[in-house]
Amino acid sequence: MIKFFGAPMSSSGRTRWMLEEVGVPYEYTVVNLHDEEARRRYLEIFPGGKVPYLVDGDVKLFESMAINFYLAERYGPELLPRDLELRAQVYQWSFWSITNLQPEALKYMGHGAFAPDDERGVRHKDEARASCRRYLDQLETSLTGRYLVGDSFTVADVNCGSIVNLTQRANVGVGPKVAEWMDTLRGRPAWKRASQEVSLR
Ligand SMILES: N[C@@H](CCC(=O)N[C@@H](CS)C(=O)NCC(=O)O)C(=O)O
Repeated sequence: MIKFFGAPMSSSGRTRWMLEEVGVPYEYTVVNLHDEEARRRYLEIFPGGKVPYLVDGDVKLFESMAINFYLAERYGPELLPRDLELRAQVYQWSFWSITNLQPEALKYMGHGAFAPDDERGVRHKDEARASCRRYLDQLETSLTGRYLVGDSFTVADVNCGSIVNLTQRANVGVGPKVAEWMDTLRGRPAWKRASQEVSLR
């Protein structure tokens, strides 16, 4: 059975969602990233020390989006279009979201929640919010249908949607098409199953 290592409120959320989408059985080990002893034990399993990490027989993978592409390819090929152009768009939106939107969303959340409310903190926060808005505006104008790429749900919806979800949690504010798209994603049974709380071990 697939072994999946993750933690609540982390990048592993998108992998858990993907595992639920493809419907393959998996054993979920929740890593307590706040506990030194748990982290030390985890380093013996995965020297990179980050979540998510996935072991599927001889296949051992880190990086949430790489794992999601693997899961789609192997267990949910309908989530990765055969058509070259559509497939390229799946990669495009996935990389776009993890290299553009996610760093700004994390910066915004970090400065909002943890930084002292001095001038520098406020400036960083405002800049990060403006960057998020710029990317979310681009997404708003690009969304033409129910899903991000083509006519059906793909791994791009998982990869990009999981990051847009971050910006919504941070109250960045999204346009109506993005909001509707996110509602569609949140309505998926796999999203709901993946959002269930798990206790730390
Ligand atoms: N780009 C990686 C990010 C992985 C990552 O940074 N995970 C964080 C949690 S969101 C982590 O495990 N942090 C623990 C650490 O840095 O030791 C991915 O998408 O999988």
